[in-house]
Amino acid sequence: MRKTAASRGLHELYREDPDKADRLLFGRVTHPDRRGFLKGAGLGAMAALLGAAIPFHRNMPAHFIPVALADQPTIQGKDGLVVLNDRPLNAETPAHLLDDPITPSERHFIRNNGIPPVNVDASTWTLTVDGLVETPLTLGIDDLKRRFAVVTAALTLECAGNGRAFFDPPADGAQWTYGAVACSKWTGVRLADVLKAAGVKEGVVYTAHEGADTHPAGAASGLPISRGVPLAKAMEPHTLLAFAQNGQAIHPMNGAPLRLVVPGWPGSCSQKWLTRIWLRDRVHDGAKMTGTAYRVPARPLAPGAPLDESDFVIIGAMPVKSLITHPATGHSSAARVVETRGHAWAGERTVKSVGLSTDFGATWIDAALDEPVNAHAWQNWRASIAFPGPGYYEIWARATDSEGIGQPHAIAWNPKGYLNNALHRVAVTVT
Ligand SMILES: Nc1nc2c(c(=O)[nH]1)N[C@H]1C(S)=C(S)[C@@H](COP(=O)(O)O)O[C@H]1N2
Ligand SMILES: [Mo]
Repeated sequence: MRKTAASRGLHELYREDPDKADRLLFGRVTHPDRRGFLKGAGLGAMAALLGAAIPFHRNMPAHFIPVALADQPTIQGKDGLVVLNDRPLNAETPAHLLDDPITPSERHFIRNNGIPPVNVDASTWTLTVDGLVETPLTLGIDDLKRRFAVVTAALTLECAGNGRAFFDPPADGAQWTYGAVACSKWTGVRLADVLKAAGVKEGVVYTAHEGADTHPAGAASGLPISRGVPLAKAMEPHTLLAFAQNGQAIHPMNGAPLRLVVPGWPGSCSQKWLTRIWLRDRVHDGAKMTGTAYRVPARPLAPGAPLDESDFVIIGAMPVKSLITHPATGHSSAARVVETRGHAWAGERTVKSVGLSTDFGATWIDAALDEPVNAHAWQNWRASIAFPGPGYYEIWARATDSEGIGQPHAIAWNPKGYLNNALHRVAVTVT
């Protein structure tokens, strides 16, 4: 049973005022650790939302949200995203909903490490640029627009943990399948122009990024995430301070009113709700820069083998990858010819070819592959696939980058489940 409107109501109510939600549903305020019982008007309300009576309602604990309602809470301004975690909110987009050449904001995934700021006001927002600069700057969004060239580019953003769900043994963290990737059109100014205006001092090696979100465990725990990039990456013309997404205000969960977009590198480098960039004379050591966070073993590591964190390296450019966005997996039809399409991207490289196989990799055909619309945009591809007759098939896609590096069939295990660029498979039944 799907009930988006009702579930939104319930979730919003719990988020905004848990006591009121409890009073409504359980008839009194309950402590989360204690069990409360659904009764009276609350029981009636819950049953109405579910569209059925609840014979075992006496066993339902306080704050209990039936899975029928909790399955897919609706996120305002998002369409069809699958929620992986509620707090912090993490939501991915099913592959077949990423079919557009440019990802609409409603379909851009959400990866939050903390609690986003609320009541954000773009007109009073400021960005501080300091650290090892000649002139520290404090800039409003209008200052950015007035003082620097405004550029728009389609830029691929992928979470380094995309594909984590397929690690075996499992890796801790949000269990992304395929949908923590997107390519929206971002409008903003070049970070390089802003850093040049501040004057980069001798000896700068790294940026450090700060945002306005707060730690899930409270402000005393520091920033939820503060990443940085080597100065050279920051100075690339494609690294943007973005204030618009697809020609409109950035979606609140995607970092409004100001965010970094550092294409080709782990999404974590693209700080959302950006308030400060400081320049440092050493590799940044902020939250999620050290240990095993966004770092991978320098050498292959057997699952469960002891970790030597000094032997880990920071993830830089993301590897080559492709996605089949049509047909959706599970496609079933009598048609022998299936129009197949998707995207491919390759970190800081371009994609040279996309191969498709329907016989479990024995033979491959080349898809028609578009050039990127601009540097760092994913590339769209398509092919008509003819199946020999009825039966179960899989379509496999495998991209190869401009250096001849292709996607693997299976990825090397790493403790945090990063960089899974194994080829994408979808199931197709010809009836
Ligand atoms: N301030 C802030 N910026 C952030 C994050 C965050 O939790 N807080 N998450 C990062 C991670 S891990 C990713 S993958 C991208 C995701 O961007 P999106 O949520 O707009 O898709 O934002 C990055 N920027
Ligand atoms: Mo991420």
